[in-house]
Amino acid sequence: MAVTDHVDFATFMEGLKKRNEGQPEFVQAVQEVAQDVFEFIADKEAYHTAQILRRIAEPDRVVSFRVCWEDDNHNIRVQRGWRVQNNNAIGPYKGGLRFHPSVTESVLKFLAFEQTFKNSLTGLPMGGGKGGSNFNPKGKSDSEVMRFCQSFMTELYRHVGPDTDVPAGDIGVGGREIGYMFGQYKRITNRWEGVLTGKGKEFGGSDLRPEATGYGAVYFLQNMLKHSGEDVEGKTAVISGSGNVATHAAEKILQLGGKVLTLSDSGGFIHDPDGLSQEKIDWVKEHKTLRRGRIKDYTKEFPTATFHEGKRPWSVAADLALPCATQNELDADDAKTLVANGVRAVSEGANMPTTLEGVHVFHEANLLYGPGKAANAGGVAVSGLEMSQNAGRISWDNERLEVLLTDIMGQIHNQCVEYGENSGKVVNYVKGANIAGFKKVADAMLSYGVV
Ligand code: NDP
Ligand code: 2IT
Repeated sequence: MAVTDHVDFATFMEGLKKRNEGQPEFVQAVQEVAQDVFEFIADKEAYHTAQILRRIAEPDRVVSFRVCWEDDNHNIRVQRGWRVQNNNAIGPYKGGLRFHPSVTESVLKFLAFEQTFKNSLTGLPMGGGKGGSNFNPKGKSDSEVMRFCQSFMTELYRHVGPDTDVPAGDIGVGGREIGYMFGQYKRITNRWEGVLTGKGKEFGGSDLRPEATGYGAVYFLQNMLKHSGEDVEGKTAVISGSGNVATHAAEKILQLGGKVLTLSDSGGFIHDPDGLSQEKIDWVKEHKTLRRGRIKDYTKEFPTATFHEGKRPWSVAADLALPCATQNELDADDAKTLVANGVRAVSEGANMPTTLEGVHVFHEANLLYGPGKAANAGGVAVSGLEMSQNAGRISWDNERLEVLLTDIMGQIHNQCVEYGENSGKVVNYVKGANIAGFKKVADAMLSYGVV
């Protein structure tokens, strides 16, 4: 019988780069996972023979389509839309939709790849997918956003469904956009079903879904700190972003007795040395979502704060750091600054916010570092619970969902500890998340044979 070749990590990455030229974000995300997975499978022949990692790193399919819409001045506008269905070994494809001018196929492929491992870690039956468009919602009227969302769903509806692929929100896609897209899906198919999560509470949305990602990232942080005999109480935190994830992370830090010093958007960051109160957080939520305003206006409302144009908040000294904006927003220099200022723990609300070099700095400094695929899984976990509620035609109360979310975040932490043990050093949460996330998907794929 022929012996299958064992491709090594370097050869694997060389091939991946060649096949995905011009897709740096995707290559980065795969590299981070592959280095740990190669170590794990070194003595596990079955995974090599079945080419499992090679298959997970090739999306099942990438659908790309044109989205035309008419703006308020009757100009016809043309955008690109995508849905990347990465892997459905353990459940229907599941993952958000992002509307932002920086969206490319590479960005969505990296997000769908990450989502596959993240969803596996939640313990719920969800595969990995992601989609979106280079549409820029900034400065658009409600009617323009509605027309865009309807046009986007007019193409997307044929690729999704409650047992096929269930999208949700991400950057630029919140309750308003989900409502417009759900309305259009229902109109086209004449079916009311759980095809999207993050819906309004009146039409099948789950309680706690809006809060779940930010709260979950803080629960993960709390688990890491507790495992090292510490707590959130009395600690200061720097947070980037001022959207859904950042504001809810800030709220939970505050509830647990911590002090949040910063928030940001693409224009810069605000530093409030007094810390953000619930009233201030509520103002930011309203300002960013209802008024679609800029974070710099915070200083007019709360004059003790300062605004730092074009800058990121990592230079502000704090015990905790939560990047909650976007990918690669924290590089090696930022990581060195945080370490020099004595940061104790980092929990990623955003997806892949730290560059590979930045991650290396955190690991060298032996601090608690929770990567996005583990730390921000609370959002998709409650999305999974929304799917269950929709399928059962029931709705659970907030109290029950809080118990489920805290339990899931605790389980994710336990899996990271199990697979990320790191002789004499703090747990390697990146390795733990990568291996635990990989194992379940890989074992399911082995059961299916070559499909
Ligand atoms: P929102 O659209 O609600 O907020 C995004 C925030 O990030 C805004 O403050 C935005 O600033 C800022 N931002 C976006 N792009 C950039 C950029 N290129 N440079 C600087 N700032 C930027 O999105 P979410 O809060 O939902 O998402 C934030 C992160 O969390 C993303 O990485 C997302 O993938 C991740 N995530 C989200 C989940 C969810 O449930 N929503 C679940 C898990 C992860 P501005 O207003 O100026 O654009
Ligand atoms: O990155 C993510 O996990 C999300 N944007 C949420 C996905 C979801 O399906 O709730």
